[in-house]
Formats: sequence, structure tokens, C-alpha cells
Amino acid sequence: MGALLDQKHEKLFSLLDTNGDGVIAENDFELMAGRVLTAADEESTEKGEKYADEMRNYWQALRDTADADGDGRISRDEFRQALRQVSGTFDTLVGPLYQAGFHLADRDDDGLVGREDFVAVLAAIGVPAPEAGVAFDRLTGQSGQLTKDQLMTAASQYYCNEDPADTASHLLFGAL
Ligand SMILES: [Ca+2]
Ligand SMILES: [Ca+2]
Repeated sequence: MGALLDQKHEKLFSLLDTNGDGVIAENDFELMAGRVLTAADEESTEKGEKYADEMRNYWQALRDTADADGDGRISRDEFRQALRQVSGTFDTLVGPLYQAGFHLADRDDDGLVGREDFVAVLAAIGVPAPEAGVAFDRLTGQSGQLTKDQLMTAASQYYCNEDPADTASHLLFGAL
């Protein structure tokens, strides 16, 4: 397990520990989902419900795979262990959440997400807005619009790619 992957997983842990108490639990997911839905102004819409559902699924999958001692809380160590397994099953475990997040940010449903909407959602999960802007620019290059494929590729690589040259995906959740 390389240092880069550890850094990325550490970043994910920090973001998912939404209330910052040092463990990931169901209340962190509820808190984060609420913030994202508020930021996207999709609190009581079909898209919003889909996202909230996928957040619950993500939490359940994480608890099932990572909560080794069964106390309903995921420690740093448990999280690190679990992510080593997730890399092989990204599409089924974590992919649907990113898809739902993309649709949430795609306000006009044209299959593209603009910079402002991307930054708003990333800021809601705890990424500093300037860093989210940099991530967007790296991912989209000249086009200024993010496609779902671009996001899914970057998200998948975030979990398992150890190639330091792939800076676009490494910065997905802000500076490491
Ligand atoms: Ca927590
Ligand atoms: Ca759009």
C-alpha cells in the first residue's frame, strides 16, 4: 500500500467524519447528506431522495465491510483496512453514490456539470471551495464542463490508483 493511497484514504476519512469526532458513524452520513441537499437545494426532490438513499447504502456497505468490532463506528484503522478491499468492487459499492451526486450537481439535467455547481457540492462535503475549483479545472481541462464519465473515472481512481502522475484524480477532494 503506497503512501499516496494512504494520503487519499486519510483525506476521505476526514471528510466522512463529518462531525470530526474521530470515527465514522451513521450520524456523519446524515449530517453530510443534509448539507449536500441543502447546498444543491434538492431537499425534497426525487434527485435529493436518490442521493440520500445512496448515502445510506454507502454507510451500510461501509459498516458491513469495515466495522470489524461491530460497534457501529468505523475507526481510522478499520476504514483503511476496508478501502483496500473496496478498490476491486468500486462500481457496485461506491459508484452509485457518485452517480447520484453527479445528477444532483447537474441542475439542468443536460449531462454536464458546471464549475459553480461542482464547487457547491464539494464545499458541502467539506472540501475548501478554492481546492474544489482547482480539482474541477484539472478534471475538465479546457471544456469547463464535467461529464459523468470524467467524474466516475476520477472517483474510481481516487480509491485505488497509486500512479503519482495522475494528479487530476488525486486532487478530486482537494489538496493532499
Ligand atoms: Ca464522526
Ligand atoms: Ca448541467
